[in-house]
Amino acid sequence: ATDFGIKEALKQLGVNAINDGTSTGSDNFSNGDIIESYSPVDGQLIGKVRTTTRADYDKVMDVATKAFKSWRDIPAPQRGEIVRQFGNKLRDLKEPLGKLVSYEMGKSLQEGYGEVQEMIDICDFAVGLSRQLNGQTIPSERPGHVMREQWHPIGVVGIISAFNFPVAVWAWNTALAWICGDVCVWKASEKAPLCSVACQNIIAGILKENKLPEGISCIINGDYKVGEFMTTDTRIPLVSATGSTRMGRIVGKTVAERFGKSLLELGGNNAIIITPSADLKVVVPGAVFGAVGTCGQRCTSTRRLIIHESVYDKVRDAIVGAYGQLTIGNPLDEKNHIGPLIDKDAVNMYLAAIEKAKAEGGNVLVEGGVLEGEGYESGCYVKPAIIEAENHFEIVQHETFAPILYLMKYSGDIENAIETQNGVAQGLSSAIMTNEMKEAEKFLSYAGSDCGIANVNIGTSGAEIGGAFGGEKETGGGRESGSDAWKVYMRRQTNTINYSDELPLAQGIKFDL
Ligand code: UN1
Repeated sequence: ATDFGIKEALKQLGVNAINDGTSTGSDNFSNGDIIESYSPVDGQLIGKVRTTTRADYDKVMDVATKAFKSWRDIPAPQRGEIVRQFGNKLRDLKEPLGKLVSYEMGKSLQEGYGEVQEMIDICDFAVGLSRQLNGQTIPSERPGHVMREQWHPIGVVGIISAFNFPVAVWAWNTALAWICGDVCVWKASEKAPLCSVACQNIIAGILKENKLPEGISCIINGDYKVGEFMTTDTRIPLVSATGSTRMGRIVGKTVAERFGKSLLELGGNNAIIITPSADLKVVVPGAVFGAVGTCGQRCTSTRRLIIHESVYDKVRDAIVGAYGQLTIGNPLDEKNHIGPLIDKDAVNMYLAAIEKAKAEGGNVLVEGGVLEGEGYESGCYVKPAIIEAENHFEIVQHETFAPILYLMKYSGDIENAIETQNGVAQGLSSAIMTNEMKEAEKFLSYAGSDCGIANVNIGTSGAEIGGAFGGEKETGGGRESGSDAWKVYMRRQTNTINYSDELPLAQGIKFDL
């Protein structure tokens, strides 16, 4: 059996049999328990990572805090130069890193490369931004006065990321945080720890070449307890966390308790509305990729299709037909569309969700199930399922990180579909398929989709880095990546400067001495 070049990739990335999951740039050390990383692709042990103890963490924080003081002294465009070098290194290593993502996480190789491409793109974006951390000047109401706004680095940024985008989500955060003058401490998912080791090796090399202090980029590894070191730590003014709503509720509360800021990127329950004028050529690939891409494990994965009754049968048949074309298997083999779920727990959640949907009255159109036999030895490969369901079903209201697509009908006007689309607790991504301008604009209006992302004639997943990424309600409200998302990594300071010889007070207050 071919290993698809995995051994070679690991070598190129400096990922070994046993790795330190605690690193402050050039200094790797950790003294905690060992996490074993098994590939969901073939069930093989890829490597081991030693986790971060409390004492290790304190050492990381000392080094990071010190690094912040010198990093913020470096002019922003020069910080951009470091990020430019990092982006170039990622170009060189796109193939091995994309392979590791695919092998450790299970997404298709194309999507693994796509993830590294997102890292490269956000680096380019950050390089340009490093000359545009602009504040405003504001007219003062007083003569001989001027006001302005400045953006200053915020400090040590804590990053908690999920298994499903094991490298890109970190890069969205760090590339921006670094040019803003912050340093980062990253706790990756314990389900994909080797990806974080590989990324840290890459940036550590760049920092060393540039004789920059270690500590600009740090990683820590372990489960939620290691995350808790950061959420309770007043030395970390901002915690950016991506993952489940359950996790975000705890992180948000803990960080708020100490008046820290959090950027939360949590669950979605994303729907596509399919109207009578929708073009099937666009609908089918959009909906199918959205539902089964990354084996349904994107926070932007399409969970629900809300289809107008007049085109329901036609759309249903086309989607069901397309599911028949899907090939499931080793994601490193580019013939396959769909790889495995992340682990057996995920498989069990997938199976339980299907049972629950049936028990609530769902009608299974495409039967799910776990695949067995040659090539499926890891036990993590499942068949994507389609179920006719109703929006109010408890299971439909819940985000299941698996390829289960719920179909539902709407009748009458677009308002009815929008109400169903918004009728869930989450608010990440949404889409409408229509050729009617009025429907599209209604969907995008204040009375339309309540999500952070609302698309027309494309699916719910696969957002570009140039826009702000995130959503409302239980999705947590944070925005990462493009647009002005950089501002959250900085602290805002308002300045009023008096260049006159008098001291007039604001609001016309008289205070004569
Ligand atoms: C995630 O699933 O956590 O829009 C992020 C997308 C990707 C990012 C998903 N660019 O699907």
